Order: sequence, then structure tokens, then C-alpha cells
Amino acid sequence: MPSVDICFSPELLPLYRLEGKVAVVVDILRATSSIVTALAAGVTDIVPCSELDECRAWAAAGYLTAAERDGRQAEGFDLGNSPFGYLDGVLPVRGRGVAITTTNGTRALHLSLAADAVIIGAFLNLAAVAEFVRAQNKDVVVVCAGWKGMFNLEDTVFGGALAERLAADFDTASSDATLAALHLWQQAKPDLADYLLASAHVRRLNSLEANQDFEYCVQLDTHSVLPIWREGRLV
Ligand code: 3SL
Repeated sequence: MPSVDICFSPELLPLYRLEGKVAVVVDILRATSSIVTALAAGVTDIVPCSELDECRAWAAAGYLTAAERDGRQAEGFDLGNSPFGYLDGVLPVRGRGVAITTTNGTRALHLSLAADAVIIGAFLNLAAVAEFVRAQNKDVVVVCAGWKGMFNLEDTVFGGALAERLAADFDTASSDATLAALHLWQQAKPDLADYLLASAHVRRLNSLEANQDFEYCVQLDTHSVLPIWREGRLV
């Protein structure tokens, strides 16, 4: 039976062997929620970039550019990291490609590329993620983006929610990380938004007046898109 494991931070990834496995990269607040939203809004493809300059250069190829550093939109870019950037209609996004760089999410993605398949997870597309992983029938590692190398609550709780959805067909009991994530999910499940209110990044977003982003990102199963890594981009 394939297993579910949770990597609490990209710093721990060297301890995980991703070859032959599926990696689910998650940065609930907000990179992977924004990526899911962007593709659902008609963005054609997303190029995750490590550096601001690399991201900016994609404008010459006709791409929209999205950049976040320390929670704020970086100067000179079309978009920041709010999912509402793809929804508010200020900038038409349908039919466009987007190059994106964020503090933790795009880094976690680049560090996960040794996996057989790399997909993007969020609460928004949890059902689509579970369905894809089930069909692969391979070990899965949830790669939590965390915050600057540290553990965070929201990505780990997502890992628990995914493990619960997979529990009938996957081993969710042989990793202490998965057991811990499942336990946190049980606490969070009755009222996810309320449970995550005290988390560090929610407090950070509140101070940036991005609390509507938080409420949006903790919705479950609202999107059926499944961003998947193919030839250097998410489609
Ligand atoms: O670090 C990241 O990748 C971002 O998701 C952080 S923020 O929510 O945009 O602040």
C-alpha cells in the first residue's frame, strides 16, 4: 500500500527521497491558492521563478509578472500574490501566461522537482488533488512551503486533510509527521477559519490588510483545477 508523508519545511526535504513519488507542494497562504485561482480564471500557464529579475524578464515574452516579498507586491510587477488579482478584473488574465515568484511557495516547488509528478495543492482544490494522487498509486509527500524555513500551521493542516481523504487506500500511520498532521486536521476541521486565525501568517496578512485573502484560501473543494508541473511550467 503506498504511503502519505508530510515534509513540514523545505529545509527538511534533503531527508526525503522524492524519486518515484508524487510531490504535492502546498503554500495555503497564499502562493498555491493563488496558482489554483489563476489557472481556474483562464491563465494558460504559470512559470515559477526563484528571483525577481528572472520573473521580470518574462514580461518580454508577453507574460504577466507576479511577485511577492514579505507579503507585499514587489514594485514594478503586474500582480502580487493575492488570489483576488486574478478575480477582480482589474487586469485581464484569461489567455495570458504568468511568471510568478514568492518568498516560500515557488522555492518549495523548485526543491520538489525530483519527484515523478509535482502538483499544486490548496484547500480550494483538495478533492482534485486527492483524486490525482489516488490514481497514481505511488507514495506521496506533501511538501509544506512553511515560512522562511520554519513550520507553519496552515500547510501542515492541509497535509492532514489530504491524508484523511486518502486514508482508505494509503498508509497514513507509519509517519509521525502524517499522524501529527492528521491530529491537527481533526482539531481544525469543525471550523478551519477559526482554527487558523491564531496562526502567524494570518496575523501577518491581517497587518497587510489581506484578511479577505485568508477567508478565500480556507474554502474547501471550490475548484477542480489541478496545476501540474510540465516542461518548466505549471499547466
Ligand atoms: O511565501 C509565499 O510563497 C507567499 O505565499 C507568502 S504571502 O502569503 O504572499 O505573504
